[in-house]
Amino acid sequence: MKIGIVCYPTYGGSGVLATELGMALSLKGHEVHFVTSHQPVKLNFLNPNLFYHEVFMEDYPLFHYQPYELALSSKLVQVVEKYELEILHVHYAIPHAYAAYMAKQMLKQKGIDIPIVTTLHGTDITLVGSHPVYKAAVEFSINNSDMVTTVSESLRSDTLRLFTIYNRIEVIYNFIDFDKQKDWHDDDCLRETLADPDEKIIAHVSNFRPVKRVLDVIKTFYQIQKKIPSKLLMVGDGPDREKTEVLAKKLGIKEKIIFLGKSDEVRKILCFTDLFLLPSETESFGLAALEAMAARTPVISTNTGGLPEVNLQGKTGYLSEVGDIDDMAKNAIYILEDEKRLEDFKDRAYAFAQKFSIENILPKYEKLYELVVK
Ligand code: GMT
Repeated sequence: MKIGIVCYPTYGGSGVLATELGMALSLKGHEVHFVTSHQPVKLNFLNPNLFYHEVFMEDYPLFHYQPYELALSSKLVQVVEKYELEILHVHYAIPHAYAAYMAKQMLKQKGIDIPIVTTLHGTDITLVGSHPVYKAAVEFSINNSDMVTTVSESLRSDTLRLFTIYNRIEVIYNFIDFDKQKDWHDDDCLRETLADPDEKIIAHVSNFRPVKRVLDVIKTFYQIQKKIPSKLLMVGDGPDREKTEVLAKKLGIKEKIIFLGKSDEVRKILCFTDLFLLPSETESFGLAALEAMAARTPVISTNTGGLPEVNLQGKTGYLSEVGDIDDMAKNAIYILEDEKRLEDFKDRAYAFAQKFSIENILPKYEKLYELVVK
């Protein structure tokens, strides 16, 4: 099949997922065309079935904001026509679903009928999409997609609650490619470079936006390190990073926290991590939690959004109310204080992550494509 993929190419769950999906589809013989503003960070061109088309913008003194949707929909028209694409799969509703709808209408006038699959990822519904500024356009694009998917049951319910939807919504969970994990060997795991042998390693990975509640990571770790000798790895960057460093300093634990910034080596970091912290305000799925579990790391998270579908209470980790630092710290200490218990949690986290293996999820997208192309 010839598939066009539209996504945000920078760091962030939806872009990572879309890129991994496109690469996996291309390895299965599909011809995949990425149409994005920049080259997706994780795109690996070692496959002849992969193509990348950059959406160029043309500045003009009259424009206060450059009209990206217009440039994207025009580019989509060109690419669909030139490469005879059979389907467009857009990730993150704003503005991708809207631009794809416009492209579809333009192509209709040329006698081409291209189906559109829209995958909703989270904040495009919960935080940004339902805001009155965007709501009408988002609702319209969802209802006018040929197929809509969400990455969790929870996001499906949120979409139905926040918008008037008359289109069917399928849930297709995010996935993890375990084959890529096999490249990692214990010898690569240079744990001793970061912590003493008696210390546990705790990690958090995110884009440090307010929704991630990174200050709760520091506050939770503050309580943990009082009971368990440990180090905290903070991976990623974003608007709240400075605040976390200030708080860590204020609490006198800065030397126990390593800020690694944005990293392409998250798997390498996770291989020596004992526990993952994800205290988000809202999280439609929590791909970061799944990545941790796939690396045998139990998760302490909040119980918001789709997290209970990924992290199982008392099995793969624990879930607390948003902002309940005491509970998150108590649960983390409970897991870390007993070696056998920690190993059991690690085993169960890894086992449950298999449910989301790419082998289980990819065929669901392929089936969906076949359905809409027919
Ligand atoms: O919140 C992020 O890290 C980025 C954001 C995105 O769309 O790029 O992530 C959302 O999509 C991810 C992939 O489907 C989900 O795993 C995240 O839970 C979701 N983030 C939120 O709902 C806050």
